[in-house]
Amino acid sequence: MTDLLGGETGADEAVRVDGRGLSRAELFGRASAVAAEIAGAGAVAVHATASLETIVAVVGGLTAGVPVVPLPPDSGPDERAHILGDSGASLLLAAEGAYEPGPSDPPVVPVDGLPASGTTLAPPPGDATALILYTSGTTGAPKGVLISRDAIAAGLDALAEAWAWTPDDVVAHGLPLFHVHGLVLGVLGALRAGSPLVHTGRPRPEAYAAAGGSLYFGVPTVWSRLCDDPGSARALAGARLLVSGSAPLPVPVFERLAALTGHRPVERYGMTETLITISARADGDRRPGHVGTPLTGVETRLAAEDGSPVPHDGETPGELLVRSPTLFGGYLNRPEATAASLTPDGWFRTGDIAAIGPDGWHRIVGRASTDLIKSGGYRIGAGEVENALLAHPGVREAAVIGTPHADLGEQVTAYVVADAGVTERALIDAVAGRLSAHKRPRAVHLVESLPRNAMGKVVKTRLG
Ligand code: MCA
Ligand code: AMP
Repeated sequence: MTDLLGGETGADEAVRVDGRGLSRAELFGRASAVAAEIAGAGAVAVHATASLETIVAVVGGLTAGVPVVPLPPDSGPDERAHILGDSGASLLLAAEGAYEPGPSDPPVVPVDGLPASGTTLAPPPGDATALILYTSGTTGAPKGVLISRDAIAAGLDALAEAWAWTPDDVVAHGLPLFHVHGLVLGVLGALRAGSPLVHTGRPRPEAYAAAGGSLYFGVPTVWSRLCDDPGSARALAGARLLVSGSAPLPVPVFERLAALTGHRPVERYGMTETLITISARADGDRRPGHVGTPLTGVETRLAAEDGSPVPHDGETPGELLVRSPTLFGGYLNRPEATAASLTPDGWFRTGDIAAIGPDGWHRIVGRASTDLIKSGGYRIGAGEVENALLAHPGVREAAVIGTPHADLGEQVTAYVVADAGVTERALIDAVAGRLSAHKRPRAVHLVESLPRNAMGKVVKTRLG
């Protein structure tokens, strides 16, 4: 355990979530009780609310060497059934009384009040799967991304070096604890670096202002909302580093944030499958519209559609390929999808279109597919939302795209051919009944037909 998250003793507060705190000794004590309870399981799910119990449960899984499957707490019944079934999680960890189990859910283990464990478990090997994070693809249900302990350690150490992240920092954020950003960087990163964590519950501007952090994390929507509350934004002037990621930070937000706080934000880029690979550095330049240079140990290159190399001239766009010790171990149960995501020589195809300057600075200019949407920093697959819409008995055809949204970056917008009498509200509610809140369409356009090409395929670029 010590290999991944550092020492297990210490009386000072190590983590605080929404006003409740635990010292390192308390956290690891409670986590070892969880570990004793779940040791030997093939995988455990965690009802991943923003809470101390989620942190205890995840650290418990890591201590036991049991892969942890964070379950988004607002996931709809379809998503939940898919994640639990596909991952094969045999237990579900949750705060006492926080999870209402369904008839086919695995047994629920409350993480509170477990008896202290006297046993010490051997540290799992570095190539063992630490986390299985479910993330949307362009089609179908989310895929389970296998993330090893070694990948997490490599990724966090590279970030610590780039950001001069030390135990003197206080990490502050209010991001969800079921994705790389909030969980791997925001919790495991703080524990590995030895810096206390203040999780604000939700990432509201006034909560960021009150957190007293030195190293703040946020998605662009969080930073944009902070700038709309200048009093709260100014309170971050005393911080050391403001870091933005998970989606493009609009240049005007970069500039407003710099003017209000005196900090030019550090942007960084990554994916669930690669962890964070590119970043601006604490001791270096910060350029609006750019995500920085590769972290130590990471290689990047650009490829044209036919796979041929694209020059790194700062202008010519190509698909960004990444080779790195932080890469995932594949998609669970999906060897074809795993094979398709990698070149024969082991470069991961990000699906993002980028330009790389001669000085190594990277600019993300778009995505190869219109079928992945980023809304509020959440990755949403058009196909999953389309399937939820098509499950409504009155829907005949559906096409989902991302359209620009001032606050969220992109919003989910649906075009639907439906029977008479089917309303926009009914369709939004139908998606809400199956999937997480952020996957609901913000707008549904009821249309007579969808634009199709000669092959009968919907031409999404002609929507909107
Ligand atoms: C939403 N609402 C709706 C609809 N959609 N109401 C009606 N119809 C709809 N279609 C409601 C919501 O339920 C909510 O209601 C209210 O509108 C506001 O929702 P929203 O605008 O979405 O904002 P929010 O709930 O305040 O959330 C914004 C957020 C959130 C906090 C920025 O999107 C967020 O936490 N994003 C972070 C995602 C993230 O961590 N991504 C990392 C993955 P009510 O207020 O009543 O609830 S990326 C990653 O891990 C990589 C590796 C990386 O690079 O970091
Ligand atoms: P996820 O797997 O949810 O982390 O989503 C990964 C995707 O988020 C990437 O493929 C990018 O499209 C996008 N992304 C992450 N960070 C940035 C960033 N700093 N700038 C632009 N896009 C980003």
